[in-house]
Amino acid sequence: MKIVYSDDQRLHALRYEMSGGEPTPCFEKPSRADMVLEQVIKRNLGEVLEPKEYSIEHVTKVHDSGYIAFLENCWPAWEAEFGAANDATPEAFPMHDFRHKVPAHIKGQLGYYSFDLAVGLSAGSWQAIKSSANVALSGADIIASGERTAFSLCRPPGHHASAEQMGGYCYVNNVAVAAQHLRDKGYKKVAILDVDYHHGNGTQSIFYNRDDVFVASIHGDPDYEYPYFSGYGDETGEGAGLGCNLNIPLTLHTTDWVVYKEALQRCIAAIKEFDCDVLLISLGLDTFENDPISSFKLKSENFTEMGKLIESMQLSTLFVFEGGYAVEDLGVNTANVLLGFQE
Ligand code: SP5
Ligand code: ZN
Repeated sequence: MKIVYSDDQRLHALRYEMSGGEPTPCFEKPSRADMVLEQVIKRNLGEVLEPKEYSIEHVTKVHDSGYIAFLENCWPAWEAEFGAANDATPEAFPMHDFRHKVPAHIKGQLGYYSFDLAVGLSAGSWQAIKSSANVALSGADIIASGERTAFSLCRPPGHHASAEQMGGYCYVNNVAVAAQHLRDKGYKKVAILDVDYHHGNGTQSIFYNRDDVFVASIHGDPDYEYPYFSGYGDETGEGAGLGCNLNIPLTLHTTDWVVYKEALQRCIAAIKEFDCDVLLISLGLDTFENDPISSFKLKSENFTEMGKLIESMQLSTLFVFEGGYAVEDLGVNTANVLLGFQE
């Protein structure tokens, strides 16, 4: 399969995130993608291509244009006032009853447009964010050109980003941008299957009212796990989108492949029922047993079986890289899914 990757994505490199009450070196770091790239090359997965450039309108089809302008302008505004010693980081968040007014000051905007403390911006962030979206869009175009499958090695990840909020290491929702692009290319029904350990709240939110994009996600129970405020089983879509969202929250610590596989089979059945023209996978590998921020118990060999199960749907399939923080094993686990699909 063809793989899309850009080195520009390395330009997003933050210093710290708040974890357990402590500033902690970021889990989401450039070496993650390096490890994956190394393994896909080593295991001869396929040709690695540079992304094409796409206009920003491809992104603002699923994101608020004020939010995207903020992402572009944030670092210059921050640096002008505070210098480059620290990452631009939010400090205050909207009250539950706030009026939807975007503040003028960059610190106000950082809070308005975010929902956690793990999404700063640094000098190269915007270029990397744009590049990550281009990697996803290029993958979508490979599928549109007739290939059965492709892998968009995106970084930073995207599935937590909603139409106008960054969070969970995510800024632009790469898989949503790619899904919308495939809709615009004439695919009438698109399904997204999110296998990242965390609920893909941004993807859910973007397509919640729509019946042309089905979203299924398997993740740690949000009552006890990030992102906490989204991902419950009774969130099934709204309006025209009612019935087009499927959440399968699973118990922390005890979820192994036996449990996970059953959830995956439920998603597969629902996607078959939806009868889509193309499938996108939000490919997070943080369900791995040694992931430093997660609690499922999947083993490296289980990822091969995951790939095989995804393949059994017999659909054109774009894999879009999301989370996964056990950097040593991340490349092997990612390649296992892709080779499991391919073999
Ligand atoms: C794309 C993605 O996987 N985003 C995940 C965002 C998770 N944010 C919460 C991280 C909490 C880290 N603290 C855990 C400490 C365990 N020692
Ligand atoms: Zn995750």
